[in-house]
Amino acid sequence: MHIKTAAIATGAALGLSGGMAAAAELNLICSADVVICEKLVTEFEAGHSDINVNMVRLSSGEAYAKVRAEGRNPQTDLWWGGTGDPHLQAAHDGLTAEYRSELLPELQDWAVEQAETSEYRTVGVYSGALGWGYNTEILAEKGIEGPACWEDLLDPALKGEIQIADPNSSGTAYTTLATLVQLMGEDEAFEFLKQMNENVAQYTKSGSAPVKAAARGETGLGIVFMHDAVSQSVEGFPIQVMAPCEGTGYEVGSMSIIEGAQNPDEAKIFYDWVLTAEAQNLMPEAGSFQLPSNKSATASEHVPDLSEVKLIDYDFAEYGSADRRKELLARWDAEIGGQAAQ
Ligand code: S7P
Repeated sequence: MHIKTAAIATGAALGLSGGMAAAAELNLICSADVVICEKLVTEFEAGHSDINVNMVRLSSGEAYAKVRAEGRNPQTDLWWGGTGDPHLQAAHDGLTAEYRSELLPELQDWAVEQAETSEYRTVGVYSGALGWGYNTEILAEKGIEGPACWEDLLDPALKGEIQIADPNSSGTAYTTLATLVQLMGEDEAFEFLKQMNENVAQYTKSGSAPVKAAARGETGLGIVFMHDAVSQSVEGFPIQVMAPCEGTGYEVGSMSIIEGAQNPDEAKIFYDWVLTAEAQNLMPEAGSFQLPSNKSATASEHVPDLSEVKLIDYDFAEYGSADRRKELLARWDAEIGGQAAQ
């Protein structure tokens, strides 16, 4: 980005401005980890020197709120990554544009189903299951056995040791809420969350923050996507990755072009590029261990094996619908967020 800016400035100083075309712009919201966000932008710009990418990293719920607030005057062109539910809600609200990429036949069925559910207003870019990571040293020091099941998270010995994000800002935490509702029933899930609240030290803004805090010894356990816990253990932190014994939900991380985008052509160029196996193979290099959506991309050895995880039949259409998402978040605010320990 700096090199292109410098080239334009030099050209102007030499009176060459008439011969130099200004770079096109692409305004991107990225809702995955900032390291992969920056890597994708750098690699894309390296191969597309005529497009400047302006990227902002936002959690999934925050990204949805931004896209919604921009409404009829969109400042964003493309939203890559983050959990699928808010992308589906945006599609339902008419905030995202229909696009059928030529790359669709190269994608896994679950990624194409996400496109079909939204009438091609979003598409799956990766997938991953929900679980948690705990700091083996902290729990051992406190004589706490590593929790293997959702029910274990209610153990009073874990008081003050759990972090999870706020589902209003975080797609990870919304996936947790929707997962528990589907596993237990809605009233039972809220009762569970009330009891677990006794052990929660902090509701963070970002979904992966809790396991980063556990890795650094600031807390005992973070409820996160398993791949975010794996990233910490691959970095060498004493993090044990767990898939809950009762079963768990998963995400179809998604991507959407914004309806009325100012740079739709550039958005489609990035969209098609980021669905290629070549682009998706960059993810492990950035410490991102989700399952890629392109069938020819190479899944890293560190990607959790989802065939070994007891996955629920997550209902993306229902839990990504605007009404259900609003209703669950309002109930969470009333019964959990308002009573939070912090
Ligand atoms: O870090 C990767 C990842 O877990 O982040 C996304 C997540 O939704 C973004 O964080 P928030 O929970 O704060 O929204 C996931 O889509 C992705 O796998």
